[in-house]
Amino acid sequence: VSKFAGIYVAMYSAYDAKGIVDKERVKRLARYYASSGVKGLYVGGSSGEGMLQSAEERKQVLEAVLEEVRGELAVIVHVGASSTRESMDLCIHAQQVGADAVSSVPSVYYRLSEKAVENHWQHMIDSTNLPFIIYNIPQTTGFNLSFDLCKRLAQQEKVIGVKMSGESTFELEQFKEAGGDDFLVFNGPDEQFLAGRIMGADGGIGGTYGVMPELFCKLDAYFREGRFEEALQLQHTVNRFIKKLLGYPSLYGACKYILNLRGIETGEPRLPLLPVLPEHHESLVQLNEDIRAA
Ligand code: NAY
Repeated sequence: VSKFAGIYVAMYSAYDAKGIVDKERVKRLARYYASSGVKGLYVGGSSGEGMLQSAEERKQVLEAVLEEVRGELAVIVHVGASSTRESMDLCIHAQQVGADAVSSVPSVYYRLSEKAVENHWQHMIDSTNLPFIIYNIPQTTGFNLSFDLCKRLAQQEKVIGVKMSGESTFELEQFKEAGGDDFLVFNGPDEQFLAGRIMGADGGIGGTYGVMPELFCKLDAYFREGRFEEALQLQHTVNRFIKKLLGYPSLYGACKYILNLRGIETGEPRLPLLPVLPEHHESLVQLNEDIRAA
């Protein structure tokens, strides 16, 4: 299980100028990360806009990623969808094409009981032999994973961890406690990566890692080496960048624009996520330079 610990870029999707999934662009983006030192990629999550794509498009993105970096990077694919049936279909596809693990948020829109969410996840878990990582992001789904449910699910060998995107590091610690020693917890909020690691996270999955993968790898290395003062200084630096990124019409639009500046074309985020406007370009050029100089 610990072979999954580490730093994962929550990868953006890449589209062409018309907003259609562009497999060649997806491959170039995956290749860019393969040389950055990260452990792996988290495909089709929040940053990856899986929830804004058809099942067919999600499959295309995953296939492109795996064609490029299978065996080089660990690939976790988010398969969350409104219907259990669609998520199971994405799980089966993930296994067929060679993903390393699957992960899912609860079904959204309907206010589901804990029992319904558990059943939803269980169908996905049972549909393949792949490891499963729970994705807990209560601020977007409205569903807060309970410690009891976490504990129950973690008793199954296939359920190897939780991606904790809630902001409480106390809860993060409690998920680790509920899951036991072999159970992985991934830090979700990039702004408190170091805090999450200190409280027991085994790694992190983050969207802003996508524009500064080397900085997060370095931050993780400082933590592992016990160089906490340097780690804290680097987290402060990273957070100055994240704060700026959060000031644009959409975080994903800003990150994708920065990638475009580096020659990694990814197109605009998909509506309803807003793109950046021409008036933002100059400050993003500056931010890109600042990140590269850090
Ligand atoms: C995903 O699925 O894309 C993620 O794991 C990304 C987690 C991100 N949270 C959201 C809601 O997008 O990386 C964070 C986030 O972008 C970052 O902390 C900035 O706030």
